[in-house]
Amino acid sequence: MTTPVFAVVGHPNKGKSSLVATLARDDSVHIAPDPGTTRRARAYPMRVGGRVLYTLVDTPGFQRARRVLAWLRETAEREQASAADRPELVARFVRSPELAARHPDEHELLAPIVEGASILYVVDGSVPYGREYEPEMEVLRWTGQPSMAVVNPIRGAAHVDAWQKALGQYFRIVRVLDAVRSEFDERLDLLRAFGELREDWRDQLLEAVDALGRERAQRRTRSAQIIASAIAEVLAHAEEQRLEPGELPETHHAELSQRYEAALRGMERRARRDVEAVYDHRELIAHESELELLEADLFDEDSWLVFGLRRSDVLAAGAAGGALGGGALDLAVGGASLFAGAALGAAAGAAAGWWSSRKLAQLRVVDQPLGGRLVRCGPSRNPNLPFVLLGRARHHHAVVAGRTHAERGEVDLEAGRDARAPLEPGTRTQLARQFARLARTPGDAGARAELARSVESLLAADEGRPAP
Ligand SMILES: Nc1nc2c(ncn2[C@@H]2O[C@H](COP(=O)(O)OP(=O)(O)OP(=O)(O)O)[C@@H](O)[C@H]2O)c(=O)[nH]1
Ligand SMILES: [Mg+2]
Repeated sequence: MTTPVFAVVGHPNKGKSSLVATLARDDSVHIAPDPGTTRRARAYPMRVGGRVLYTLVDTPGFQRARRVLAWLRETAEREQASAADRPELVARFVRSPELAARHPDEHELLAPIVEGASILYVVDGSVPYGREYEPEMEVLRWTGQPSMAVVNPIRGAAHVDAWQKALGQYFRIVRVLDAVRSEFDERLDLLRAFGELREDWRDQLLEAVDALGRERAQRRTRSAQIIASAIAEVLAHAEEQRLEPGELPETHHAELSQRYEAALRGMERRARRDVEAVYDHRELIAHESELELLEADLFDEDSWLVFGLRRSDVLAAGAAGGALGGGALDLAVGGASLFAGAALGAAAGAAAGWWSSRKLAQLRVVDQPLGGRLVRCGPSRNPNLPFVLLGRARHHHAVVAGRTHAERGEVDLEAGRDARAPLEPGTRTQLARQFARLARTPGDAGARAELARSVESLLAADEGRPAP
């Protein structure tokens, strides 16, 4: 049984490589703004769980379709060939070294089709249809291979209707799909349409649709576990410093709080990279003002709104999560906020007064059983910290899970970051309880698993899926 192979062909610069990158989920496909980027045909197998579900072949754009068509027509005329002989004439074109040298691009793009690939013809729905596309479509028709057209609205859908009318005369199936910004479900629909092209590939493509759906759910589960573990890790974290005899704890304020901030930033960053790897986005560079979690964001009232909290939510979380604040502080060193200064002064504005009584983490002096004393920063008892972490993680997950492999460059986490629905009161209470349990018993695998299940439901809701 052969696996389905599709050659992605068309005019130069119409998003062929972008479609290949998206459908093969491969961010190594070369994509660029200038025409003529792809010079050689290259196959990209799409694997799930080590199995190839289908293969996409990226190809250069047509350069001289009119001349190639003229050669085909003249040869057919001379040899009195019928329509049934046309695929063999195209094969002869591909086999001829002399014609290949004269028409390298057409040679490259027709070769995989002659070898048995079905055709995906890509056009740009944001520019008008024109007759110059007709020789290309005619040459493709001569190959005799099953074919469909994909209208890619690169800069809007202004001419999609006209394209559909014209393409409908050459292709049995015509679909519209944004190669760069399509949604997961739209891509699955396109795969189902692929299945209509060839009877003997249909079952495999429907299986591919199922496999992708299952894999998607597994990725969400895995991401939720990563996020829950990161929250647990943050809630448990403390930085310590041994106090020399007679040394004042205050001398360690600055250094310890800096270390504490850096550690929390690192934990969030690692969890993000892990989630990105789950979605095969290995080259992704998150464009984020390096985690302002401990500065403006956490203290900025806007950030509560952004990450799914309202002022009342924060207060409610504080009440419900009272246990998080349990366990008396041995000795708060100094009364002032550890993180006073720029963050509280500039960004927090009116919220500052409210926040300053709930510092992120306090310094404590701890007597050691074998003598000596430690000064310790953390773990945080701030009930809002896990909510803000969770909100940020949900947002990051939605951006990463929704990103196609044709999108290049940085991820802008600012974009649409208040798109997440606020937490329902019931969910919030439940989460507060789970956070409190984790804070009490950070190593408890059951507590982590429980939180991971709640996170998974939220991630599913963010993608418009029912809770698992
Ligand atoms: N916004 C947007 N840009 C797109 C889309 N498809 C392609 N582009 C952009 O258009 C340019 C060309 O895309 P490619 O995928 O390299 O096009 P191609 O057809 O493979 O081009 P050649 O290999 O040169 O023939 C790139 O800058 C893409 O980022 C799309 O659906 N939306
Ligand atoms: Mg290309």
